[in-house]
Amino acid sequence: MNIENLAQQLDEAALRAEAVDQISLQQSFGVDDAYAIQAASLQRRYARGEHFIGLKMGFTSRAKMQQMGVHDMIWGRLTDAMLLPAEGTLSLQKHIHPRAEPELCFLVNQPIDRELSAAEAPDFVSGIAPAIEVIDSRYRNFKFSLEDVIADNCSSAALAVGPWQPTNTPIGDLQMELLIDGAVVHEGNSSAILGDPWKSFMAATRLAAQYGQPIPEGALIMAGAATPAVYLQAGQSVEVRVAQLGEVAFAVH
Ligand code: OOG
Ligand code: MG
Repeated sequence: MNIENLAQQLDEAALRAEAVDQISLQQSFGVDDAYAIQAASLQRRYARGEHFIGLKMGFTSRAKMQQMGVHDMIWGRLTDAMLLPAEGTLSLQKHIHPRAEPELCFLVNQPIDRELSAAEAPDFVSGIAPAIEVIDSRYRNFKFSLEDVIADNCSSAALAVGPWQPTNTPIGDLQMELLIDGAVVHEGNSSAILGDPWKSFMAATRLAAQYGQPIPEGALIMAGAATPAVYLQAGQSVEVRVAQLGEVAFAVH
């Protein structure tokens, strides 16, 4: 199979903001090949000057697995080009059919190259923030298999990160709301994320080590959505509110 060619198709679909057919329809491939395609597509971004800034976990909540019809945890890579500034704007022109979802984000304070235990994980984190992830599948109709979505960098498109709160803030049972134009469209609880978002952080350390992706100091780890995602439209304001942690928002243009 031609990893480079499939990576190029997905990279160009993202660059042009044009949907493509699921690549699994061209040829079938497994999860490890899917991660190899993801890595190759990220190499193309790095070659254009983008920088790795962290990892995102996906399908860490039942709500998301049910919405997308898949059943396994996945992880993708984040780059600086995806990071929205505070109170920033998301340009619809750069995306195909973006959706937003409420998340939590961890800030890594020292390099990680192995799976961390629950006891040691907090020592590697300097803060936890409310966050919004924008996902934008490069596949037509946002339809994909597990292998397709992994190859497509787990639909990563953009993220907004709110104020950092102390690492010892309890995050196992926090109300999380996604608002569009000030109205709540989805609400959930942080416990939807693997029972405890710290488990998602630890899974990220395990999977990154397994696939040879170092996690540098300063990396962001997105824990995965607590609710289903919503499609975005021009003119909207998008906000996530997390009890105890605060708010984060952006506008859609
Ligand atoms: C895949 C990405 C899933 C999450 O938070 O669960 C994800 C998708 O739904 O397109 O980001
Ligand atoms: Mg997500």
